[in-house]
Amino acid sequence: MNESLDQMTVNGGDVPAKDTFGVHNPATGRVFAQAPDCSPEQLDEALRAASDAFPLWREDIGARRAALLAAADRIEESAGDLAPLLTLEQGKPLADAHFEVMLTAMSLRATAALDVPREVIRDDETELIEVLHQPMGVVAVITPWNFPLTLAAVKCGPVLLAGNTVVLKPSPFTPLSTLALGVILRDVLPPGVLNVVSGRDPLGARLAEHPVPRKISFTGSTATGKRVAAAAAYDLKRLTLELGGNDAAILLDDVDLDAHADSLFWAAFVNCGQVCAAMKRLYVPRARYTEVVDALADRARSVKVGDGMLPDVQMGPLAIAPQFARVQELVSEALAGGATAAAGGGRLDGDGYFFAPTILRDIEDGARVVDEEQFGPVLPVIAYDDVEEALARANGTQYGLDGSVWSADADRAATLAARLECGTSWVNTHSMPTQGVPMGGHKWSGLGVEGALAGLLSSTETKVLHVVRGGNGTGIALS
Ligand code: TXE
Repeated sequence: MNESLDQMTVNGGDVPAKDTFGVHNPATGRVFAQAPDCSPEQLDEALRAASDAFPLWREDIGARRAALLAAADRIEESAGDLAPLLTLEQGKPLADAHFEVMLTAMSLRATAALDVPREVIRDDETELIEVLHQPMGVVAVITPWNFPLTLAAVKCGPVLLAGNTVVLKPSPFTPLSTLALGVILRDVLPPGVLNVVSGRDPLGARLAEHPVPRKISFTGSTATGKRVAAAAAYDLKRLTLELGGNDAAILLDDVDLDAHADSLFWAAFVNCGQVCAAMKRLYVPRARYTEVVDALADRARSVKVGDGMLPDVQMGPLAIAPQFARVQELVSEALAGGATAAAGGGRLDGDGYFFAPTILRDIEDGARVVDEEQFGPVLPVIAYDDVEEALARANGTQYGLDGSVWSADADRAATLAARLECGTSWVNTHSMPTQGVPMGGHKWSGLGVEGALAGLLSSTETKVLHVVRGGNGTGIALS
């Protein structure tokens, strides 16, 4: 690879940065690289390139599918460049960064296996009525800092397969791996099809408000998602919003803890808890409370936390300073309010954003660390007496991303899981990445779905082609 990986990609090439901004390594808290700060004119240029590339790109789904498969191969081949960049800017252990690169390629391959369906409602001697799913044009894709590469693929893959072109903007906290993605895909995607720009906010707002994109595909906080929706309302841009969550898990009284304790723990702590679909509250029958807390606390204490570039590290730092501050605040407030840290409870020594994996006990709904999305290595464990009461508490939130129920009797658990008010309900697992399945949030956790056919169709406009054969149409319009 001769090209520099830290450049913006517009129309298949570099656009020289007029200004740059610092990118922090969360393991040290210090700036380790500079990223280009996209100017308003450069954003216009990127959107123009995407518009210009659209007419040809929309023509041939076979070529698009082949390009996505080639992109998946290229990403895998570039894992040695992408994974360390991801660890340096995001903090996750290098092995997890490699896994994210592989998931990124897998996501593109799963998308490439989809097809835009041809739906014929009537085809006889009098009429042809066909439902077409046509691309929209330029789509703005805005991603957060927890899974910069995988989310870029999850969002851009279906948008591109459907025949749209993209301007992709990563979080200003983690721009480098996404910039690198744009560079390595330059020779497998035609110029202008995937443009990548980086910059400090208000670049995100500028992109969301720009008149060119016909759709915004956004993953991030609920608060920012609402701002994006307001920006989209002005010219009725289409929207897919994948927002925050406060996933509840309910253990039933017969749960096999030996079988599930590791899965329960990592469902909350994977990626240092910075997963929209992580388990964020755990409801446990009072009779099993101490046993469950002890099992989780044992695991929390044994996790090796450190700089993700070092071997054997299982959990890195939090990815960004504001999130580190927020987690400290939520945990301190809970401890001051009477909760107990069965493990962890505070920051770890050093300059980086390291926080000890924390299990909180003697805590109830009403504490902010239970009611709000903590998005960090913290799990509040809440005792319940009656399973209907646990279900009501799990559902008593504006969030509705995912939830889970755990039991030795999977059918019993499934009956309860179906009553969780959320986009995905799991039984005996949580936050399991699965290709080819639609994913979306209820309530304030999102709008629309990503993945599978439903996700692909959300990047299209539905259109009816109605042909009257033989000249006997009535010509009466109904609206
Ligand atoms: O997200 P933001 P932040 C949650 C998590 C976290 C909180 C804040 O709880 O504590 O969000 O994280 C761009 N118009 N999640 O502040 O602000 C911004 O540049 C358009 C859940 O990083 O939502 C970035 O690219 N775009 C989540 C992206 O939005 C705007 C993952 C996300 O930033 C914009 C991450 C605007 N007005 C955090 N303002 C999940 N669902 O997985 C900012 N952006």
